[in-house]
Amino acid sequence: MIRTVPTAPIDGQKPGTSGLRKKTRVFMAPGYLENFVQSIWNAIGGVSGKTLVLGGDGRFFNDRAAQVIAKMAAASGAARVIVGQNALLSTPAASNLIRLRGADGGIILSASHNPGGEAEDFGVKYNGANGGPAPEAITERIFAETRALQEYRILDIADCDLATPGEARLGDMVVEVVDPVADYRALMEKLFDFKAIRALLESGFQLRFDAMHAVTGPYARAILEGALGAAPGSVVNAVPLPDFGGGHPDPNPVWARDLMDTMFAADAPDFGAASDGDGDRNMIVGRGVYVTPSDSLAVLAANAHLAPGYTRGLTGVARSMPTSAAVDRVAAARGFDCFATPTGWKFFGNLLDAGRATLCGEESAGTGSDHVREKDGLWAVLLWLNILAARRESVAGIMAAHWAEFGRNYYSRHDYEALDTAIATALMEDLRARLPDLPGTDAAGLTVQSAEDFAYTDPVDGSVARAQGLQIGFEGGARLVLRLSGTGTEGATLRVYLERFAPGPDGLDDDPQAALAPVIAAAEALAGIAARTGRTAPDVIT
Ligand code: VG1
Ligand code: CO
Repeated sequence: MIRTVPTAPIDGQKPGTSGLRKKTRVFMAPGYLENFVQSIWNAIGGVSGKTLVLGGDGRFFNDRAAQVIAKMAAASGAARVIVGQNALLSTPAASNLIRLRGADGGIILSASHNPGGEAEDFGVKYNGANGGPAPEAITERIFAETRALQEYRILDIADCDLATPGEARLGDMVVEVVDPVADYRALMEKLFDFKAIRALLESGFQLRFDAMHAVTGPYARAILEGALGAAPGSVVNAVPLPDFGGGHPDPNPVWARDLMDTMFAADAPDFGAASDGDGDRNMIVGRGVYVTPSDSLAVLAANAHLAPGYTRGLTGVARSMPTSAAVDRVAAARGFDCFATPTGWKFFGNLLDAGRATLCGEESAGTGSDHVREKDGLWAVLLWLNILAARRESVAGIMAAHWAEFGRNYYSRHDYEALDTAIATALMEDLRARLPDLPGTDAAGLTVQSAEDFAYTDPVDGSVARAQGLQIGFEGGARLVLRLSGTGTEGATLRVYLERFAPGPDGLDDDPQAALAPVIAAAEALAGIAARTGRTAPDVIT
């Protein structure tokens, strides 16, 4: 029985860097989720006769939201919804399912690295038929629909059983419940040399994977412990919880403190890794060495050919603009293209679809390839393991050799969270207005060479994205980027990205914060962060 419910536009349903993210209670308010989902259907020309993939990271409200979305898909005439068992799917697994099954698109329920729970964050994201996040043109159409919406449609029917694999009906629509792990594991088996990794693990190599009580747990258990034979217990915090055990499921040295402590202890395992709420991010740590995501991307680009899925080499690589230029040096040396895109995986889709980039990455711990259209945490871990199995060197050894060959891009990101939105916006606007006057001037001892408000023209479809971050280059090659986060749910978060290149052979082993001190001072001189925000130190340093 289809019910058409009159509604009115709800303010602020504007998708950000990665879907719509709000406090969970906001999403739970009457009509909030329904309005947004109906706006997605309207923006994509309806879902009549279509097949959609549906799943999420298991956070609080995931199960309820999945029922609502399935009933709304059925009410609008969808033919089939493919759902991960218990409405669970990691973001990369959802992307894979869309592609594998030739679905028209999918809905991913996640606020990714944001904390979960009734008092924390929830999110909804639409991905298209290529398996990737909707491009800007579509997210803008969705937003426009939210501002004009007058009604939504939903089926008045009992909940469907999402716990039992198999097919059932919801009205005229088929609901197909699938094992969330099986197809993803099969894809990984095609890309990587499981035999070699298994042999490495059997040789006494120890690993620890921290799933942070988020969605990757079942995937990591099945693949690392199951298929590859890592010792039972190698995967920790493996059971997804609605509140992620009260933590931030954000794999960085701050929020994955336990793993860092383990990896820097005397009896540390050989390799450590973690992933985020929805399984698309990764953190890589060797014994006594943390690998920055930017460096990880560069190492993977330089060594991917060691894995069966990439023996033909890379056609190109792409990184988000704030990500360090470490991968650019690999691309230049190996002779493949390198693109710099705005922040957010949606900007990689066209390059991947067109075959112009094989590997992509972001400084925020996202790395992926053309195997799906999302970043992929476990994929990055497996590629690292494949490389370690092929080279039989330590992570520290691989890093030292990499820097010796390509030089080292010291890199760090300083986040100032939950700032007053007006103050943060004014800080950015004032600096933006001064950009044309900056070249040639001094900033705490560094001379500004270039200053731009980053705009990106997509090389495939020519679409233009403006105001994607303020980028300031200094003489000698250091770089500073400032932008406001598009994933937060409270006030504004200012991200300050800092980079300095050391060509070597000396000065490759400095402490990153010390190596970056001149750039940090220049950021303060140019933007007046402490004076304007009253914050004397960042909330999070990665
Ligand atoms: C952040 C990261 C960005 C990433 C995005 C989504 O965005 O900086 O690199 O693509 O999160 O990742 P922002 O706008 O807050 O800087 V996830 O794993 O949270 O979907
Ligand atoms: Co994520």
